[in-house]
Amino acid sequence: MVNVIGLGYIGLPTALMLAAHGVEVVGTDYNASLVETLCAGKTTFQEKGLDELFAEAVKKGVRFTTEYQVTDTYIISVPTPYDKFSKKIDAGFVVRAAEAVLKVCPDGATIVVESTVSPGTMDKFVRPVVEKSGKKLHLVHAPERIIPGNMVYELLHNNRTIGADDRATGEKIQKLYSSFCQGEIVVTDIRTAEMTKVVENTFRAVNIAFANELAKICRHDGMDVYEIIRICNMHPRVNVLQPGPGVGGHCISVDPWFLVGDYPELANVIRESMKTNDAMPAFVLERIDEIMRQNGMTDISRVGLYGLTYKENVDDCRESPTLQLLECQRKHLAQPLKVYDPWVQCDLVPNQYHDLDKFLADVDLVVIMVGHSEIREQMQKLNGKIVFDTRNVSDLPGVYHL
Ligand code: SAJ
Repeated sequence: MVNVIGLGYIGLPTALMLAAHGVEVVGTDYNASLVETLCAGKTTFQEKGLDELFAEAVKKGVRFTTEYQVTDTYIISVPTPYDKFSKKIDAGFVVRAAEAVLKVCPDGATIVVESTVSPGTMDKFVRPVVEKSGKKLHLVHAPERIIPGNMVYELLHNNRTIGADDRATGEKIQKLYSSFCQGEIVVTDIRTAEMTKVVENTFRAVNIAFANELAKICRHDGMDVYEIIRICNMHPRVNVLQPGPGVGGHCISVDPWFLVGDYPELANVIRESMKTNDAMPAFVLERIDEIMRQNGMTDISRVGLYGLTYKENVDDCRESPTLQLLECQRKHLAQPLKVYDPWVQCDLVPNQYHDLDKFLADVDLVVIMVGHSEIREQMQKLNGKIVFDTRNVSDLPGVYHL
């Protein structure tokens, strides 16, 4: 039996996928209300294909509890934030999950950590806890790689990395994941697995920062950044990503800081890239100001932000560019802008709307912060509005860009 610890964005789909493929699974989370929701047959976030996967896993007997199980295999999937000052990883959640497992697990069990960790974290924070317990256990790092918005497909098809101390343990866990994973599963050592995951997300962060910097350069001299990137990407060895209003989510906006925190003298390109991405919400605010002036607008209460989530067609708002922008406004004691997002049902910020038409009726300038399918499919509703499209999703004439 596999005990999956942490039933959030990664742990839940992983537990369900294993169970749907015939593995006996118990999911454990210390959040009792989350467990209650799952036990009542409901998923806890929206994700393409998740409800169907949930139904299949329940049929196969997956269980959810707040109790840690006595078994031979544990998968830990808990958050790894970074300390805002030192920029170093905060391994507290992983360590506490490991300590909880250690209280119940038998000798010889394997603890797999899926949470993204900076190179050396397993040795520095997790191994000492295991050694202190006196139990003989196997440690594995098997970083998740699935992208929110396409998690179920990617769980099935992505290649994976397993980092283990010895080949036999690596192959045992490789076999477990191959119960559902159709991609290649590479077995390597723990530190290599730790580093590859952080490098993958850092690569993306640096590439997005490059696109964001290009957007600013092009804005400065009236060039069309999207057309320039489109043409550049026709080169066989060039693949520039897209500029945007900032970088959010719990991965790309977090993980690269681990390298800056651990290697402050060496991680220069990475640090500057993160700063570039973090400066985008303020740049969007400057553009809003500029566009208002160009249109003779003076009333900030007639400006609305479309989108609160960190990217399109997900309900996750963690570190979202819109939240970053509102925070930036708050620091300047400005009146918070109106906001609407079809994916966010709860009231998260002031001046939040839950109805697109009501939102549009109350604003003259619409800033597209997220390119949800909803707005792509109803772009004509923005006819007659001043539109500032930070995601390049609108085909309306006269739209403003970054
Ligand atoms: N973004 C841009 N321009 C782009 C692409 C993305 O501005 O061209 C923005 C998005 O709008 C969003 C942020 O970047 O705010 C991050 O979104 P994302 O889609 O790039 O990535 P995540 O954070 O949803 O998922 C990433 C993925 N990593 C890589 O693609 C290397 C995923 O595979 C990882 O599993 C995930 O991080 C994770 O959990 O680490």
